[in-house]
Amino acid sequence: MHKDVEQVAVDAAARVLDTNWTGRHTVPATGLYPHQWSWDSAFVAIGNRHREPARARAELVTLLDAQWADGRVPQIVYDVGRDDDYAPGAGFWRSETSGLVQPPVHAWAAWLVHCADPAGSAREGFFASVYPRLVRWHEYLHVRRAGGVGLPVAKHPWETGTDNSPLWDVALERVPPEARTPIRRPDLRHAGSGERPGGRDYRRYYRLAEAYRDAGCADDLPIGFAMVCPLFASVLAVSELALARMVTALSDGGGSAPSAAGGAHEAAAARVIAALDKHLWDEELGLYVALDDTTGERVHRATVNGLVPLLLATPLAPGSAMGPEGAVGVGAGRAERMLATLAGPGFLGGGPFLPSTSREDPAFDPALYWRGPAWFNMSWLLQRAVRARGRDDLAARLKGHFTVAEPEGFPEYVDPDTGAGRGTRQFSWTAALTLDMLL
Ligand code: 9YW
Repeated sequence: MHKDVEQVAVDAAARVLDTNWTGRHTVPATGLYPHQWSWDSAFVAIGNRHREPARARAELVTLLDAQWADGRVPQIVYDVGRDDDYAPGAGFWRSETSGLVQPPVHAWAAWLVHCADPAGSAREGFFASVYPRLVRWHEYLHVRRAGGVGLPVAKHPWETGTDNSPLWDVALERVPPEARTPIRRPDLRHAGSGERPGGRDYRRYYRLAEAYRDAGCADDLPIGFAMVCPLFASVLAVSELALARMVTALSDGGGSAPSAAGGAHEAAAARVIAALDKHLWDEELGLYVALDDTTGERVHRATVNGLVPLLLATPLAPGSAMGPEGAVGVGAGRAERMLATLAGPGFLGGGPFLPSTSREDPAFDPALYWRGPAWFNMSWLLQRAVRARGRDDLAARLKGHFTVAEPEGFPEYVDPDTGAGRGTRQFSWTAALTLDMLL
């Protein structure tokens, strides 16, 4: 991108984030998503750290203020009364937050936010405030959500952040497509029906959410859906490594984090990576897949989720200023296979943008949400991973995806063949990650 074109994109992205800022947090998009979403806020903070570091810190602190007593960080914190154009709302959960969770990118985000403004972070006591809460969040996942193979399970497709990915199809088939709650679809006022999950999916989503809510959101009662996701596990490992770095920063600053804690976080990351390597690798597809914790079976489907463990491949340049990812890693052979899969016909070799589902998967649909469209958070995650591996060619391709963000109005996702915007527009994480790419 030319410098002046970049500046136009940076200014426009900043305007999106300013518009979507409520004073305490950033909504993913006015209209479609009028509350605070968990992993959206982490991505937003990663972008805002370059221009509004205090706001980036506030974003994460606001989210952690909604943490439950059991340690979970909720999927949605409802801004009750501000706008109810989203369903299911606080009334459904009988709570000011959803009882579900989302992928744990928060500790990683907190680390990156700190690095952009260490002085401001120290002045505000940012780590002292967030570290203990992030530790309890991870403990919740490691203990209360522990599945059979030692990796945390998602109890609902919404928890994976990739709602209608084909990874969940078989498990969802077992869920009756009938819910007691009348289903409202205000989302269809903001995006085409061919770009959002269908009615049958939604009836199952509600059915599962009702079952979980009615069980008091307790995790010892099976509700019929428990999936281990390679994306979820990978970002948890990166976030554990971020906690290890926080411990060092806290003790350097005279803080009171227990000195053994750093090693414990590294050990937790290593355990997650070992379990991922042992149970989720699919040799034929050349990437990691999901595992159905209720049957013990792996789901033989190729999606972008299965390439995210590339983040855990040891970087070629040790000690690079990348961040905590890659400090301990998946096997080198697997990293090379994943790079080949990423460059191959199912993903970047088959068209200009990185699809959410492989172009070679039978469910591939270039318009339908997580079944094909390219999402900017996935391009961002993989851009970091391939950069650390020294694959500047692939990094340039992935960075190139951000050139369509501003012209397309910062869409939620794009057609992976044409780059045409899909879903809602002025979407916060698209704007935030464009900033992170360009600044
Ligand atoms: C929903 C807010 C969320 C994202 C998810 C994405 C979608 C559907 O929107 O979820 O109704 O919550 O799948 O990753 O956090 O942007």
